[in-house]
Amino acid sequence: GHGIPRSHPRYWSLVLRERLVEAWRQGIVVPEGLIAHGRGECFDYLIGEETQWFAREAVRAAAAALLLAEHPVISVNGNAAALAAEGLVRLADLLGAPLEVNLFYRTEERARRIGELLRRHGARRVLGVDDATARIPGLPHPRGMVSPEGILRADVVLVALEDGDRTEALRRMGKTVIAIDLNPLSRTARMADITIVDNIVRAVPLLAETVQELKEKPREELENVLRGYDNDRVLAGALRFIKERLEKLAEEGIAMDPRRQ
Ligand code: PTJ
Repeated sequence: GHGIPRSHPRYWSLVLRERLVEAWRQGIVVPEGLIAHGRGECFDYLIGEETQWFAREAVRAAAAALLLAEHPVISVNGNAAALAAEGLVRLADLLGAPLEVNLFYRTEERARRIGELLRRHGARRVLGVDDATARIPGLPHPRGMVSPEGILRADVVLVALEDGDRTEALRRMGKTVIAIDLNPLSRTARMADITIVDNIVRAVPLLAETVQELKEKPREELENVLRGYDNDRVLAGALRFIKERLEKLAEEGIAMDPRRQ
């Protein structure tokens, strides 16, 4: 165990850090992934460490897009595998979609380990481990290696904690990109078709639940959800939410006095 006392006021945040450090020890997460998580934590603080309306709206649109897709693919990197493997496998199952190990800092060894982790969580179809033979145009080797059966032919791709360049390259290939990214200012967040500004540990289970809920709905209803969705409004909503929350905190008084409990 990690030995973090449950009574610690930042318990969950410390548990996630420990999970990532452990995944780094196991060769699943890269050191850069630990830095990336720190950046995410900062934005999580700003949104109150809870799923807000702008994420719920994006999740609904994302579920509709994934259900309407002909070839949806769920892209998995080191951080996503460490933090959300179980939910990602469940999502893939509900959609009948493959998971694809797709790495920014690709090594064959790490791809294999992430593939094994996903299989241990019950994944049926894992691409991108020994079949990443195709290339995303414009991205250098090995950053752009993808499976011909997966991301290369996908019409809708779900990415999490993704690099902006790769999101842009996927858009240029005509794919619909759904991104999970806590930073509404990141290039990925601004480049994606649908941006879920939320922590991956909350977003993936909510997305799976929403896919299950919308699964039985007629196509027309899903198309309506997508048509009514505006990513610019959602990103602007996230920025405004942060601004208003900070203003409110500043007005109420942010300092804590332990003697007053
Ligand atoms: O495993 P690899 O080789 O594919 O590498 C993965 C990382 C994450 C290192 C790589 O994709 C990378 O460098 O990503 P970036 O460019 O740092 O982008 C990560 C984005 O995810 C940033 O905008 C963070 O704010 C955001 N983020 C970090 N932690 C979380 C998060 N978003 C949601 N949930 C988190 N827990």
